[in-house]
Amino acid sequence: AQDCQVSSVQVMQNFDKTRYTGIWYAVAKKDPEGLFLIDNIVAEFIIAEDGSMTATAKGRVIILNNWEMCADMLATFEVTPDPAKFRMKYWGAASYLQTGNDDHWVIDTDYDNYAIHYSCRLVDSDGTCLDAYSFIFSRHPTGLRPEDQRNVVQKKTDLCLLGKYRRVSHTGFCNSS
Ligand code: DAO
Repeated sequence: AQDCQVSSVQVMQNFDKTRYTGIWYAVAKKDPEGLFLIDNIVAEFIIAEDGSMTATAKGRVIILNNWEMCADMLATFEVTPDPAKFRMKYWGAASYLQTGNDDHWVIDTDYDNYAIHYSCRLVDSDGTCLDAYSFIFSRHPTGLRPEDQRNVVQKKTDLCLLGKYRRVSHTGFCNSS
């Protein structure tokens, strides 16, 4: 999996979206081109009665060059033949926020502590990713447990993204909105 080919990225085996529901705090992020969510990123995954997955997410953003705000985002997930690979449509509660349609792959999770997300927006002609973003999620706003860190470093390496992440801070910026 370290040939950096998007087509050989290993995702979570037998992904169980029901166990994935609930709140996840982004503790690290590899940004795409044209960064959107900066910090205070919290996502909540929900499974509807018909089994479909949706999410709400908040995060601090800067729009129109220097207007700082908390973005309220919504997402729906379309299933694919691989249960850990989704297509995610997303949009903002306000019309001036970003909209998009991205891959949303769950690379690894233990459901109770950590999850590793990956999305490649643009595959190069050689099969590597030209524009990827990735969230490291934790069930704990304080960060990853020490025992999960080794595994997360291994997965970052497999994704060819080691060293490209930054920490995502949680200061309470989006708590009241
Ligand atoms: O922040 O630069 C970026 C790209 C992320 C865009 C998608 C955000 C909205 C949906 C998030 C749902 C769960 C991860």
